[in-house]
Amino acid sequence: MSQDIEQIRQQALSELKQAEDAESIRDLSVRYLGRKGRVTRFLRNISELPEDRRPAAGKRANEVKKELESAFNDALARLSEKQEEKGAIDVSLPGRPAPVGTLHPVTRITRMIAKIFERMGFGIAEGPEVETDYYNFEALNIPKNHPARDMQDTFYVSENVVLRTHTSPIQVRYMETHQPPVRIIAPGKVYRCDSDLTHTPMFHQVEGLLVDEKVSFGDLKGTLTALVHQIFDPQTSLRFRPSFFPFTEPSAEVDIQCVICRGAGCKVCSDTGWLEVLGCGMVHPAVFENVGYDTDRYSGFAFGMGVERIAMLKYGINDIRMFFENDIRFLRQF
Ligand code: 2NL
Repeated sequence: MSQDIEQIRQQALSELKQAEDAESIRDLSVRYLGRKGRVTRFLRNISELPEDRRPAAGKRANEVKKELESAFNDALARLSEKQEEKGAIDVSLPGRPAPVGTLHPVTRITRMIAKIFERMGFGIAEGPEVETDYYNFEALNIPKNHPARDMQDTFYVSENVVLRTHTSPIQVRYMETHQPPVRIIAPGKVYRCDSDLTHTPMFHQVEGLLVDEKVSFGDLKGTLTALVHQIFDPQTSLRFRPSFFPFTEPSAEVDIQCVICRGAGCKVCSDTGWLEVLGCGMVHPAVFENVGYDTDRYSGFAFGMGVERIAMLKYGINDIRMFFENDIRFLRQF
């Protein structure tokens, strides 16, 4: 029987020489090394040999098994190398799965906000990221000496050209070309000279604008309450706190009940129980005059929010820089 293992080996090796493709090599491997293969069966039947021949036969059969394993593997590797050289593809191999991507959290929140406003009848407007001083500041009633216009706060391309610091210029351009009623949101990238734990030089904003006859601050409150209740929890309390923007009068900042501690006070809300999420107000008449709207007939509200900030609160992220590191382990979680 130990004669047999040498015969099996010889046969396997000579059959391997004849094998011309991957399939016949794999077939050989099954016939010799598979569960019912000849080498496997030989090993299994060693107990039937006379006792004194068992150790040597077992040792030899295991050697042959290893030798054939590497012979088959080498032959397969050589074959695929040869095929690759020829540019051939082994269609019997399983395909390499392509890594599947996910939407960036900033994209997800932007789309979520857009959907909520779409259902309330708002359209989406877009515009250039490189803007003139006129559209970014002047038309919005931001005076020449305002700190936002400082080189320290704004990226200047030239004396009269800037990277937009908010998406408001989109709305100014829209009003120039459309008569009321206006109902739009303006999502997009904005740029400010600022960089720390909560600020990046580029971030995303969604602003909104509604202009019609008899638009009131009550309409603004109702609209933003609907927004917050759909993004967060429908039970969330809102607080409109008086504030100032050159382009709205009156102006307000919107706080929501802390989404982490529900108002009890924690690190995220600095023990106040409230989180600032939005700025808003009634459009300043000077802005309407700049676009040629009749201020006796029309009134409107506007608001603006930072998308990263909303995403951080919604997903519990504490460092804004995570959004821009492109770490796949972070991005896969959304
Ligand atoms: C904030 C504040 C705000 C606006 C943006 C606006 C646009 C036009 C006219 C009047 Cl065309 N106002 N936008 C109004 C109030 C606040 O954003 O904190 N943003 C992150």
